[in-house]
Amino acid sequence: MPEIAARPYAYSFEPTTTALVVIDMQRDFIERGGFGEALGNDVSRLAAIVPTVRDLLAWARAHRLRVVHTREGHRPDLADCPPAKRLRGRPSLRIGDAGPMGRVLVDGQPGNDIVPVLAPRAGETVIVKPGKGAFYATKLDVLLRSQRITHLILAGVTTEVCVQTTMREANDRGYDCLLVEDATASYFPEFKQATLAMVHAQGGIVGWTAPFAAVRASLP
Ligand code: TIU
Repeated sequence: MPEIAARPYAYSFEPTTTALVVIDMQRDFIERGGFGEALGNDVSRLAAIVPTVRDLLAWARAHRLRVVHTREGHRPDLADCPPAKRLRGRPSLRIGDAGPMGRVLVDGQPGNDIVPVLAPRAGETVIVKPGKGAFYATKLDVLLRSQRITHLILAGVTTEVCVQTTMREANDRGYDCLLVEDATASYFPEFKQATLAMVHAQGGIVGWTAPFAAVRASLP
């Protein structure tokens, strides 16, 4: 079985039962004028991982891993957006407001698109999710179980919000999860480092982490 040199110890996986899950690499978070910037963040830190996520996607496709992309997006009528989420934080643009990339965090709007270089390909799964975790109020679990997926390799943004929430949800559902260290980013570098540490602490209480080079080396 292939092994990734990971923390806290080697991560074994079978490509046929492993999915790459790329979380929320959408314009809303990565480009200026979206939800991320409306919350007061410097979005440039997130754009920096796009080339690594692109290479990770190419690796997964070459080795025929299943690929899942997620987007954080709400229905146009916002019926799936709790008022608590819409009102939180006094952003300059709220979810559903018209911004430079269309309505903020709404499915189907230009800002909700995954950045072009990471665009999903035919046959890949796209999950549109109303929450931070990709399992909440989506079909992700049933889709993965139907495909006999037991292992998840995770990437995307932001590390301590949607990525960590999804990884914890997956861990509780019995998936063995590995987070790719240089294919995830946060607006707060210290939060990214803390998240990586808390994932692999205590013998891998939430899962494993490894740099992309180690992932790539596991299946040359
Ligand atoms: N604000 C922030 O860091 N993240 C989010 O709102 N969503 C995701 O992480 N995708």
